[in-house]
Amino acid sequence: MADAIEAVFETVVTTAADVRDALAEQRAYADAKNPSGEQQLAADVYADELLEERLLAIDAVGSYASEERDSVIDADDGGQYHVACDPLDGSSNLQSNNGMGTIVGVFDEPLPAPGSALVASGFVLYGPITTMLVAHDGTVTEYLLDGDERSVLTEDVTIPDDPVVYGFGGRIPDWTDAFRAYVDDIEADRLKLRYGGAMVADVNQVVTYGGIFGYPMLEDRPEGKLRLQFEGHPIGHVIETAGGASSDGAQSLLARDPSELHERTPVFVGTDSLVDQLEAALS
Ligand code: FDP
Ligand code: ZN
Repeated sequence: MADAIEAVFETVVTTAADVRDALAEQRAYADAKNPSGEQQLAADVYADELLEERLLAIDAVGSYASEERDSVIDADDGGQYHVACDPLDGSSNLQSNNGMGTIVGVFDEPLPAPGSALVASGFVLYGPITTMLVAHDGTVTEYLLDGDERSVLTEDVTIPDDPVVYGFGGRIPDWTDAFRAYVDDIEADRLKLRYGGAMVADVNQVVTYGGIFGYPMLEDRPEGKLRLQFEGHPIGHVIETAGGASSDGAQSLLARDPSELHERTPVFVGTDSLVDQLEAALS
């Protein structure tokens, strides 16, 4: 891995250890909302502040942006990479003690940046164990994190061709008719429903077993819920690098260029054939 990218993910590893240690004490709501109007937990704010401070301290990092703050924070002395983070994805799962994650996208253009400017991406999954997937240079590596240490679990991670699981967000009555018809079709193909309500945890099931995860367009919310720059882009990049596909319903998420930092988009990622089938069903 190039030194600068290595430094970014080394920082993510040490920060993940601190975030994990602090979770038990940080389940309370902070007295604030994020730029998308969602209530922040103390843990969201803590993870965001650690990542901001530590990532901006890396010479090659020129700016930091996250789901938890309005605008991009520039480093004092420039740097060629721009990092977009979802510091604690799925943090509403902290209440019920279910999976959560940290999502990271490294771009070589200032934010908001198009998906084509991604040079590396990754996510940490805080599950029964802590793991991290990193996509860089055309390959995805899975690590086991143990405190500040990491060891390789799997080189060249690829999404299984034979899909097993699916999980989609949003209330079923709010789904569009075309999307509901697609879900009926894939259920008829004997896929199993697995949905936990944290994107990283749900996506990691798709990486492990094959299948599709999505947060679709809703009748009264055609843009869906997830954020393109902080969630759609990095996760789409991990999945496409692992041989899968990503889509906003019509095109690859990596083909999208956000016009504003917190732009939302429908997100679908997973086994190639299921994403193709989805785009055909929605067209
Ligand atoms: P959360 O609001 O808990 O941070 O980031 C948004 C997100 O979680 C995703 O992780 C998750 O996939 C989605 O929202 C879950 O939304 P629903 O509660 O509507 O299913
Ligand atoms: Zn998120």
